[in-house]
Amino acid sequence: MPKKKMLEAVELYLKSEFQTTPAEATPDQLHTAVSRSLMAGIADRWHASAEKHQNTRHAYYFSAEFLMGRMIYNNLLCLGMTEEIGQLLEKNGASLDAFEEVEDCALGNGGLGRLAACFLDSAATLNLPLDGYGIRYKYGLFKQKIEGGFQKEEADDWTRYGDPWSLRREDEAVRVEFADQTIVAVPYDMPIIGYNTSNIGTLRLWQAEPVQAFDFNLFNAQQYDAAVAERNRAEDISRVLYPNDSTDDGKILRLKQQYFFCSASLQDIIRKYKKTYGNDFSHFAEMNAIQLNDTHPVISIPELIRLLTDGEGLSFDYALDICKQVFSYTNHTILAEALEKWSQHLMERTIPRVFHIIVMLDQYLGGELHQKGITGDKEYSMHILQHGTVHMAYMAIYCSRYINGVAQLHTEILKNDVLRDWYQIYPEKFQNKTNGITQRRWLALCNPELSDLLTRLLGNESWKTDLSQLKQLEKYVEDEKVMQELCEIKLHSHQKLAEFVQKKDGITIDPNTCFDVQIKRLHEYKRQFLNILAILELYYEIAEGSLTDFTPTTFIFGAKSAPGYARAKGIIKLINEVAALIDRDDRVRGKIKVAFLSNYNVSYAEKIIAAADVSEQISTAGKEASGTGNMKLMANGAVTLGTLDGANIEIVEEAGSINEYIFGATVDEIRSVQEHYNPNGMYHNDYKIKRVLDALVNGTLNDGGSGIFRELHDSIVYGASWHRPDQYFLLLDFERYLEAKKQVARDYKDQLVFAKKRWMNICNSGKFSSDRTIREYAKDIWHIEEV
Ligand code: Z16
Repeated sequence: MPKKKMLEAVELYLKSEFQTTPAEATPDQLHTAVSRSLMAGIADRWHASAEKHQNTRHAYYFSAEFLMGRMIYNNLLCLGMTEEIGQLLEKNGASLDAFEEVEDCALGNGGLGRLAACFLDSAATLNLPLDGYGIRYKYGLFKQKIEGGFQKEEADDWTRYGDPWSLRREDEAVRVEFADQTIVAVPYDMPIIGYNTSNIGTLRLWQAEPVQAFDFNLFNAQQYDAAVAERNRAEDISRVLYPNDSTDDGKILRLKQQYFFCSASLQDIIRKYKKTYGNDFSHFAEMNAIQLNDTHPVISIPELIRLLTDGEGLSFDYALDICKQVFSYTNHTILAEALEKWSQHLMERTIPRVFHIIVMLDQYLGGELHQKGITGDKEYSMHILQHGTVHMAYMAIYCSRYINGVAQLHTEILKNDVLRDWYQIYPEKFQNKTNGITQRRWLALCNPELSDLLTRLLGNESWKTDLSQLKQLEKYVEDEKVMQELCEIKLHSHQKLAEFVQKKDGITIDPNTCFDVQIKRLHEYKRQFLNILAILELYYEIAEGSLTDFTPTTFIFGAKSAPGYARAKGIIKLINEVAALIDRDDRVRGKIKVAFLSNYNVSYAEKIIAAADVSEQISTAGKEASGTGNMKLMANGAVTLGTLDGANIEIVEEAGSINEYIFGATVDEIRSVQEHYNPNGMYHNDYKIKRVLDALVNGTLNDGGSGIFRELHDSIVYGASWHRPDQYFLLLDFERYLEAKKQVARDYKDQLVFAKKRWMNICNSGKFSSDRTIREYAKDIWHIEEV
């Protein structure tokens, strides 16, 4: 549909649906009208794309999380309609800013969910036949409030003002059966609009509903409660996103969620396949590839076998053979607490037939291990079923075509350490696919001024679909006028962020300071604790006068903690207490400031990332599989202050080590000190370490009587136990980290020197486009081609 028609449609929609005009409409009505009109405008293209995907070899991304963020601005960008809609609104006394009130679609926790969203964006833009399957949670990731320095959670009712970017497809609903209930899965489709192309992908999210809308027999018998109880039990399944990032809590409802969306998606795929091929399954593996995003959708493997055997009459061997060709599995972490394991008992009670298939798979695996000469303890340790526990990752590896890690270092650790025994028997299955981010949202959309500079210097917009084009701009590093302009753009983004933070969080930050940001989920391995301890030390040194000329810096934090993760919540409180301590002290006013921004989400990220100068990526070496915030910040001209972990290593490789601040123990160093690491000794022998840790327990900092600061103090000084000191090695890196922070502050003073570092980061961020990542998946794993 031409742009002009879509604009007319907006006015018509406002009139027919709301009896209003662009000038009179509320932001919410405008949002619905614009979105629905654009949906109508793309309907034909969307339908045509879906057909094309279906008629060629295609791939599906199965994920329990899709962190889409706010969709309106991105869709306007991809359709090239931002200006037109902006003008329409302005003509009527409104503006695009009205959409700042629109809720994020936060159906994900953090990196893994956002990666899924970036991948769909890239595949759509590259005209690749990839579609997503997931869960339409009624409540997405909780909203965070800060009260008295503590995190409080509130429900995220993201569809309260409607969901105009989804289409309910009741005609394609399917049934999903559990031992104790049968429910209906209703699909909601979202268009994934490619940038500057006619291709549109589909994200199909399933909503759980009761088979019978309402039990009138119970209702008539005046048993109102019983009548609604069954409905609630069905709807419970897609009610809420589990708020754990990188941890697994093994709850039965979570297993039901996983099975629910996997079964519905596989039934959908089989139904579509049969439209063309009928009961001949000999082309199934040739037409379909399925990517399992972490272990969350791995229950798909026995479920596909069940559907193909019980449902379609294939033999077990044939069905297993199809699985081994169709599925591939991405691992996103080596943390043991994130590798899902289900109790046999629980699984047997919930999905007995699927469990039985897992038992059979385990027997087949045993046979294969024997054939390869693996027996005894080693064999047992590789079984899917061990001591009444189902190991999802092992089932994934046994039944998948490919297994991949998400950064070079991570994949090496998988091959040589965590999954060593598996790599030895299936070396050909293992691959690396370094993560990426979409430059459409994370540069073009979030940083229009920098984008305009890049486009102007390049003479075209090619970087929006080929980020490696930015490499050509490296030469401007010697052009002082360009460097000056870069500084002005950053300063302006500081001002915009400062304004927003003032309005949103009531915190005053000075745009003329260095913005040092750590934005990511709160987790011990990410070491926000190390950051705040180093900041506390800087504060002491500035206050006592031993650190003079420190460049005025604002340390910005954004982080949600899992609601049940006590230490992580304690660290949030600690950051807020250090912020308050610094705010009270006149001696350091204007020199150092801590700002904890509440409810960090995709929309907040877009604003913070554009304004960042320093990107804190300080995880314990070996623990962060990749990181993706590091890539977004790099592309927006922040320098990395980080450890040699995850994708940081590749960032340094691309941008050059003189343009980043790398410090701390490497994986090898940690391995070699492991045995004799003695944080208690360091605490007693290093006055700085003692001073900052003592502040947690001597009355300097107040944890509101919760005792959590004592617990945090002890977690470092004594570790989990006397024998197992702090497994994240905070004190091992403390001194080197502090020095690195001071070096950043010194370098920042020379704005030209710092601008050059920024520029080298921007120009060398090409590798970290998810376009590159998706091309690699398409070629090496899915074997799919452009439509
Ligand atoms: C998650 O966000 C990640 C891993 C995981 O097992 C579970 C969740 Cl919810 C993250 C990794 O921690 C991060 O390093 C990585 O960049 C991201 O997944 C995407 O691969």
